[in-house]
Amino acid sequence: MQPGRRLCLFRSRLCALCLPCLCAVPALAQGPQATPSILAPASTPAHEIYNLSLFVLLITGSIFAVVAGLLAYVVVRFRARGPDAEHEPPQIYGSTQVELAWTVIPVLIVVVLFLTTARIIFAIQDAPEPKSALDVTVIGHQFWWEFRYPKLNIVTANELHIPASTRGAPEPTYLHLLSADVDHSFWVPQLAGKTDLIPNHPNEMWLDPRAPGLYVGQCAQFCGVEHAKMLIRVYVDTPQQFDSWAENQQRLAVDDSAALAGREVFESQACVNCHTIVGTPAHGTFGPDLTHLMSRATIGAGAAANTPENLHAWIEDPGTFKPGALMPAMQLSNQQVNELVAYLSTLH
Ligand code: HEC
Ligand SMILES: [Cu+2]
Repeated sequence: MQPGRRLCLFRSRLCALCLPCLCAVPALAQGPQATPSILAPASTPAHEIYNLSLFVLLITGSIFAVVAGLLAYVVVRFRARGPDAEHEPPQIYGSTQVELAWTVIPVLIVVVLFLTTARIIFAIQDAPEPKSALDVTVIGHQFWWEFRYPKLNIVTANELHIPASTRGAPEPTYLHLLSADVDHSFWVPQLAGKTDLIPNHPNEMWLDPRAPGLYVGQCAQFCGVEHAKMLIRVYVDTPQQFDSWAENQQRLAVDDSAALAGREVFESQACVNCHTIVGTPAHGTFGPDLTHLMSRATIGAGAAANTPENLHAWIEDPGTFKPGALMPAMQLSNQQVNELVAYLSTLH
C-alpha cells in the first residue's frame, strides 16, 4: 500500500476515536511559509508526529489538570482553620483499592502511549518506497550538505529541490542518509522528524510535502565548531518547476569566454582539488559542487546570501562568515578574487 494512504487510514481511525478537533489544526497551520516550526507540519511524517504529540499532550495535560485540581481542592478545603486547627486529622493506612488504582491506571496510560508511539514509528519507517518515488542521497559533511540524485545524474549542495506530491500522483522523496565524516542529523521540522547521518550506517527517511514553497531546517546533531551554520533549504517545486530545475542542473557548466580570466585563476589554484565544475578539469569532491552555484540562494550552507560581495568576502576568507569552515583562505590578490567572482557569477 502507498505510504501516505496507510498513514491517513490510521489517522482517520485515530480521529474517529478521540481526536476529531485536533486533526483540523494542522490543516489550518499548513502553508509554504518558511519556518522551522514543528507546529506547522506539511508532510505526512511530520503530520503523524504532530498528531502524536498532541495526543500525548492531551493525556499528560489531563493528568496534570486532575492532579493539580485535586491538590488545590485539598489544600483549600482542608486548610487549618477554626477550633480543630490544633488537632491532627485522622490518619489512614494501607488502602488496597487506592494502591491498586494508582498502580494500574498509570500502567495502562503508559501502555497506551507506548503502543500509539510504536505504531506511528513503524508506519513511517516501514512505508514501502513506491515506484514513483524520487531518490536522493544526502551526505553530511563538516559543515554542509551534499545532495545526489543518482537517477537524474545531479549533484548539488545545501539546497534540496523536490517535487510536490499530490493525492492523485504521490511523489514522495526518499532520502538515503550518509556521512563523509562525523555524525550529523537531517531535520526540516515541517517535513519530518530528525534522522541521523552516521558514518558507515546508511539511514533512510522520506518526505511528501504537498504545498510548494521553501522549507527550512538545519543539522540537529553537534558535528563541530560550525554545526550551527549547517542549514538546510528544501524547495518544494511544482512538477514543471522541478523539471526545469533538473534540466538546468544536468547541463555542463556555462562556458562564458568573458569570464576566461577567472576560470584560469580557478583552474590554476587548489580550488580544483576540492570543487567540481562539470565540463572543466575541476573534479574535487571535498567541497560543494559549484557547477550551478548561481542556482542557489545562499553560500556556505546558509551562512550568507549568494551575492557578488559575499562571494568576494568568502573567497578572500571563508572565516568572515564561518570561522571554522574547512575551506582555507586562499591568499589571492584582490584582482584574482574579482576575476574569480566574475567567473563564478556565470555558473547558472
Ligand atoms: C581544501 C579544500 C578547498 C579549497 C582548496 C577551496 N575550497 Fe571552496 N569550499 C570548501 C569547502 C569544504 C566548502 C564548504 C564550506 C562550508 O560551507 O562549511 C567550500 C565552499 C566554497 C564556496 C561556497 C559554495 C556553496 O555552495 O556554499 C565557494 C563559492 C567556494 N568554496 C569557492 C572556492 C574557490 C574559488 C576556491 C579557490 C580559490 C576554493 N573554493 C578553494 C573547500 C575548499
Ligand atoms: Cu552537521
